[in-house]
Amino acid sequence: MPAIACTVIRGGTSRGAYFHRAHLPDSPDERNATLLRAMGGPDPLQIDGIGGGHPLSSKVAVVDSGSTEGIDVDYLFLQIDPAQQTVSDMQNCGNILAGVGLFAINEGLVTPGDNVTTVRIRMQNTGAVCHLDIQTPGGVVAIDGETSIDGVPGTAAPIICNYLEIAGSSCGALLPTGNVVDEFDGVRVTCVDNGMPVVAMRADAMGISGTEAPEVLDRNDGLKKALESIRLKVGPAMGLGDVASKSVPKMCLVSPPTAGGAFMTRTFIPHTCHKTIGVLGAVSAATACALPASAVAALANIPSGSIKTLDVEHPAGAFRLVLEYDDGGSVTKAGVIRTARTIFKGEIYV
Ligand code: NQM
Repeated sequence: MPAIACTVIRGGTSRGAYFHRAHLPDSPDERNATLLRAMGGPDPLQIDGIGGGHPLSSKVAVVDSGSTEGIDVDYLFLQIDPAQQTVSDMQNCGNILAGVGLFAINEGLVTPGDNVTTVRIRMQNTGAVCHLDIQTPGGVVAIDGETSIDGVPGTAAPIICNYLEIAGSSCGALLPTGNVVDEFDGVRVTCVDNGMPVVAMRADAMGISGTEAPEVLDRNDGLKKALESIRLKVGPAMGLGDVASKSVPKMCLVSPPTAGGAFMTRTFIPHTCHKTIGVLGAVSAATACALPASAVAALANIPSGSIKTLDVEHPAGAFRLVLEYDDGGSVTKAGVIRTARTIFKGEIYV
């Protein structure tokens, strides 16, 4: 049975298997079969592999040296759906991205500086770019620190993530349907792609308060059916084609904030409710809430000004992000703080 070098890293509020591209087969079909085997398919529990039986712990990063000017590292994100046994490259993942810098430094793809190392990453899924600032005192990646993120126990060293030019990353436009508001199955929605294709709608329009626990929503078959019916119609309208076996768009149910943040969220990614919220999912949801005429704007408290610091509330707390707008009202930069930790490094038998 062949063995492949693999590092398991918690990136933000997700956990993934990180591979050097050269260690995986070149052919996408062979690569996907290898990854399904590594994560533990075909079985929703992923009992015969290292996936955690949940979309948030069934993620893969394929990392390589940067192939373009101004880029240190290329990163391909692959979502393995444990239930459907699919491998999708249709989306970015900002949580797993938070671990790419430390993987790249530890693998010798990037030489660390003495204090802070900026790693410039190109997301191969969409071509979008993110600059990570990693603490590297004395040229060594810091793991311990005082930063906590909701959804992860304890504290760790901060990783500053600055996303650049992410509008329309997967769909080609910030408002992929060309409208601020659309209606599907009688529900008003705002479809946004600011790094992640997201369909934002009022939670009360779907018959929930929007503060239910994710486990409760995961058992609500009526809600899941209604969301999937909308999603299958929205997908082609957003230019994503038939999304039946794709991990996008994400479905974000918005309600008023409950803890002084900008707004509350419950996000289906797309068939399971997120325990928190994805990084770029939060950026897109906040962008939808900040559009004055959107389907969800009236529920949100959005600060004025061209630099907006927002707390996006989610089931485990809140997610702080900073959106920078240009004079034309477009988001030019999105900043978030994450942490990451190498959990395990070794060889995986496939
Ligand atoms: O939106 C989950 C996660 C994500 C994606 C998902 C993410 C992002 O929390 O950038 O991080 O939406 O499937 O890892």
